Amino acid sequence: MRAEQPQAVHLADYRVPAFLIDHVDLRIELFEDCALVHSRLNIRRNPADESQARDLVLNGEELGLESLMLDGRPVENHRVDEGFLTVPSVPEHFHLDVTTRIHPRDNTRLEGLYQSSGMFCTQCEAEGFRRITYFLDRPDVMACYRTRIEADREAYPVLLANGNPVDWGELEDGRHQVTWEDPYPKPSYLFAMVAGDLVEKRDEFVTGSGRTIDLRMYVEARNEAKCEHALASLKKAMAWDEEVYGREYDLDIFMVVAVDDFNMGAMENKGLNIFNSSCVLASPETATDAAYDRIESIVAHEYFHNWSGNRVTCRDWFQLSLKEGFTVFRDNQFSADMGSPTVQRIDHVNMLRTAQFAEDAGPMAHPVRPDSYIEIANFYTLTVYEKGAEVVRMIHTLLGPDMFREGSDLYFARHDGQAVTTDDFVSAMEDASSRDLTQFRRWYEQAGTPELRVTDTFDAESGTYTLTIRQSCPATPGQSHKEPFHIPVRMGLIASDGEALPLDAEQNTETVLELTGDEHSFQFSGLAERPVPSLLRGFSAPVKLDYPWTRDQLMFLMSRDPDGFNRWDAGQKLAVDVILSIQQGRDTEVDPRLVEAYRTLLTTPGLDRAMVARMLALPSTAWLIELTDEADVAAIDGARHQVEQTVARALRDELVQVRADHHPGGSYAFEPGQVAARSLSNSALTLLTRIGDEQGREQALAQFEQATNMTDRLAALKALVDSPFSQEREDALARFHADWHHDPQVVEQWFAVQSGSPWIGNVNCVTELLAHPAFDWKNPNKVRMVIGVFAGRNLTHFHSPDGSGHRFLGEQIRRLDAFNPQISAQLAQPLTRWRQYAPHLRDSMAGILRELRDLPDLSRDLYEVVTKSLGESG
Ligand code: B3K
Ligand code: ZN
Repeated sequence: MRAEQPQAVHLADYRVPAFLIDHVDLRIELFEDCALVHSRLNIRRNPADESQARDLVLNGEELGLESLMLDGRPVENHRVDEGFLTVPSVPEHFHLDVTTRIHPRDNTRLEGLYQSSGMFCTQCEAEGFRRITYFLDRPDVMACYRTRIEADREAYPVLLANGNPVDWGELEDGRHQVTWEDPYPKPSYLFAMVAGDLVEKRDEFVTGSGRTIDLRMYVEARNEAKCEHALASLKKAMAWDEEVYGREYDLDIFMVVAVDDFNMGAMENKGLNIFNSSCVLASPETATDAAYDRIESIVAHEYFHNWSGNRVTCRDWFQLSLKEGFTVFRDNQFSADMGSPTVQRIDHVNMLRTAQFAEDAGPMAHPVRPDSYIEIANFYTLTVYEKGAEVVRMIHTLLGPDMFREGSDLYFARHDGQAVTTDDFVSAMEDASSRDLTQFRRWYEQAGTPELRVTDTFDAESGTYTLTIRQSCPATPGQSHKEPFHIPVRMGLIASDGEALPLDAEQNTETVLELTGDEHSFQFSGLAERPVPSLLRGFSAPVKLDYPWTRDQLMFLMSRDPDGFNRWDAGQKLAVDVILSIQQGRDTEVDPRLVEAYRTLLTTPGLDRAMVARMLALPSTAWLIELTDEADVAAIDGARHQVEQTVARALRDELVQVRADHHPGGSYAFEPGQVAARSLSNSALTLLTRIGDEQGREQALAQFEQATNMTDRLAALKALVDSPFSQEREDALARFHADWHHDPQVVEQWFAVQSGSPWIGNVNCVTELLAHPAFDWKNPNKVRMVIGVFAGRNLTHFHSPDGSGHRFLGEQIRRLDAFNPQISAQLAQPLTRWRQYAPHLRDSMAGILRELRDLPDLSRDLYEVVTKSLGESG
């Protein structure tokens, strides 16, 4: 157990800062073994502060204080305590000159200034700036920055910071300097600098108002050929934000840097976005379609932050969803516009329902706007990001696109240059639309996934159909009682001949029902027969919906629902019902109707191939666990496996035909038609090899040999790995590594194919991967691809009944926590849902959590996750 217990921070305790910093002048001297940071802060008392504080208290962590001067005179009565520097009795307005010494080379937390593959880079969100220099490191202190970087010219020819370069030149001893100035006030978490030996790829974008923006991407020389897709995505995002939100870029330069060692995906620093290499670099030979897609949306996401996050930022970290929820919503809209909106929605909801719903149902559940935290790094969660985006989507649904745009215009106009709250966002939406969103605000305040129970009656005589919807929400930590939510339910009614029925006098065939009370009834009249309801179209609210559709009705909706999302969802519901009936012993055989539904999908000409691929994918083990109390993973897996084998054997000829009809030849392009064809054809290949089909084996081998792009090559590799063909598996894994060992991003995928494999990825296999020469404990991508993928995606082996998977994870978390607490806390996530599992798994998971809790030196990050998971801290 830790000697002292970290304290929680509460939203209710928010106070405006006692001081403001208007200007920051930084001079950063970089050396191999340390950096000297000279900062001049222009500070004044905050007129809005009522506390009349006399002392200036700055944040700072692990800094060596070299000198401290106030208005040019050395300060002698200051105090340095853990995490703070206090300067007593300061004047109304003054300059503070601070010099700190830091050690970027030894910075293994990857927060603040650190080294990655020989370059210097920063990560300041949320509280990393305090590891560079003493500062009021909170987002409501916004300042203009001037940053001069000095370093050895040969080792670090490229020196970057936020804003525009204003001065550069040679210094003594082979050193040089570049000075950058950012005219826009920003919080410290958006500060960034980079120094390295990097190549520059240039492009440009002409804005709607005719300004030419310099686009520059900086990468290591070996990655020079992997920049095109990111730059193309950036230009698309810039054009889209002008068209859809009327937002133009504001600086003259926009820079993107790729670094290998990064705790997350990317960071939206003003004018200088820093990316994890795996989220920005791509070439057809090294990156899959899924990676191309991810890069397009992450590049867009970080770019969109320039308005939703940077120009208008968060008042405090409880408001994180103000920028993240809104920006995820914006990047979702963008991705929908770039490809198929339905497919994009399916992929997104699939992830939300499995992972965010699990978070909302577990011991770490928190509102979109949390009330308290111990370590803010733990709150970059699916709830804040993805549920936060769903909340913004619901506002969009309730207001309609035009009013929503007026609301966002008002929000940006009203709050440009300010640090504000989620409440300010909702108020702008209300004021622009004249809609009252008072009750709607509960989505920000109450945790947990609401549940809708729907029942219906049909009065044949009057032709009246009545839908009754009851809402409830389970208790979550600290919130035992929930008030009803304001929930938009998009829906339609379908006649037995498949016709969409009119719902009102205007003959609309789709409507949005608004639920505000605990229970509502909605009547539809003039119907000749009892309709089949199609509910929650497009997943119009992040809720669980329960309606007793029969299997025949689900099959009917799979082919006849005009809403593509609901067609997919009907197929998922049918498959869930079939799998869980087998697992729970209600059925012994696979319902032949499921096979027939899939046969129809495979043989109906003209269907969207990307949709067919999604519809053919059985519900994941993770989703089945989420739907089950006391989940017995081996039993769920067994039932799922039985269904998969039955379906694939029955449809063997159709799957072979799909391969023949749809596999794209020719040169690779990341465009929706090709991506869809590859995804369908590779799904068919996977099913064929799973059943040990000889033709499938031959096709996988041929595709593995001949593929000209990574999507097909990796799909073939996976098909062979997750199959009974053990010799082919070994050969292909060895060959793939031999071909690609020089490319870290491809090696990461090679790791993940093994650690995520339900066939081979057991504890022995992942233990061997940890000992592989390419594995690097200090590189978060490698750690995620081996340990994270094993614990998060390979549920079969992670939940091995003997507890070996849980023990393995516990050991690795413990090791990582000593040098990178953000990563160790992230990796502990799979253990937090222990209550969801069958007793033997539950006990073993909780046992590991208790062992971690009892470590004498565990980090604050991990402390919060384990104690909250065990129900021991609030
Ligand atoms: N804002 C960053 C995330 C920072 C995470 C800090 N632990 C990336 C993003 O959401 O765009
Ligand atoms: Zn973001």
